[in-house]
Amino acid sequence: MTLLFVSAVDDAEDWASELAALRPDIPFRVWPDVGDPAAVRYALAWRPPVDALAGLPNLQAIFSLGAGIDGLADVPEALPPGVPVVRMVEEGLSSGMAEYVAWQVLDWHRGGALYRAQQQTGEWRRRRSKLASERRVGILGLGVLGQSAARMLRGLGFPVAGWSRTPKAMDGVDCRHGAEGLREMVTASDILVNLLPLTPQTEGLIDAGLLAALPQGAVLINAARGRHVVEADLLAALDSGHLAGASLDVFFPEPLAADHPFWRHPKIALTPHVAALTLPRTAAPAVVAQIARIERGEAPLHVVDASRGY
Ligand code: NDP
Ligand code: OXD
Repeated sequence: MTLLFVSAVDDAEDWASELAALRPDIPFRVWPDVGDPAAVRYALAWRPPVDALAGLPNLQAIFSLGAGIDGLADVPEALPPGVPVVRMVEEGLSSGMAEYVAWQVLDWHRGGALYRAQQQTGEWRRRRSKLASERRVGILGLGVLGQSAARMLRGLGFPVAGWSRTPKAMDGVDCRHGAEGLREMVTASDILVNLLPLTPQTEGLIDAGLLAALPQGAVLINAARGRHVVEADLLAALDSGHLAGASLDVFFPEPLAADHPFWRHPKIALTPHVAALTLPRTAAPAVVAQIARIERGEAPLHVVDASRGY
């Protein structure tokens, strides 16, 4: 029984040692060193080359190295039919995302960009700040990461609303769904956080219409995928003064081109796709738990539903 690691961007050595500490009985191989193809039961993958997962007759699950599955969905021809694709759900990602969202929300809420600019010019100017209870935050996507961020923001005292595809209930969170729910939430969000998966339905969702529906002076935080945002519409909303700012962690394509206007835009806070990283130390136990389920004859959790696209 072998686990095959296929990723050009994740740290194979770290994964090998974390998994070996938990399951020394499962040999770890790094593609293209497959060994006996019939022995490969599990793959841990991100953007696999098209032929990497082919010809593995006993493959039982493909574990995505990311919470998003576009690293696999973007290469459908690499996915053997009938083998479940499992999303990464683990404590490090959930905590990391909640921290990133809280960091960005608090920074905009307390005028971080304004004070950094004042420091540059030596200006001593005290500005009035709202209380957290007066700043409404809306979250697009109330899944694993959206809920984690919502809990953190509630703990900080922000009124939080969330939007999902299907109806949801969450203590202390105003849960909305559907087209009407989206409009209602967006018009009442001083800060809008995007934590949706990338699907045909969500691609380009954050466009001129949605941005115009935000209150004057609102802020966008995008930690999901670059393709959710229509870039020209975002730049127009920032430049017209309708939006006060944006925190962007994700782009399309990545890395962001050196001459892209986002880099030097005065109203944009940019990070290089680091909102939440899959860390082998916290993620290996989650993978091992999924393997244990399969070994017990149970279906793994968080299997991607191809018809929904996430
Ligand atoms: P989940 O699958 O747990 O949650 C997705 C949420 O989005 C669900 O609430 C779902 O609704 C909702 N949703 C999906 N499609 C629609 C739609 N058409 N309309 C309304 N709501 C919709 O995903 P995660 O929370 O684990 O991850 C979210 C995304 O975060 C990932 O896909 C990835 O792109 C991004 N990410 C970014 C990282 C970074 O470092 N920047 C790190 C990790 C992830 P419902 O509940 O009804 O199904
Ligand atoms: C992920 C990501 O999807 O890092 O996990 O973006």
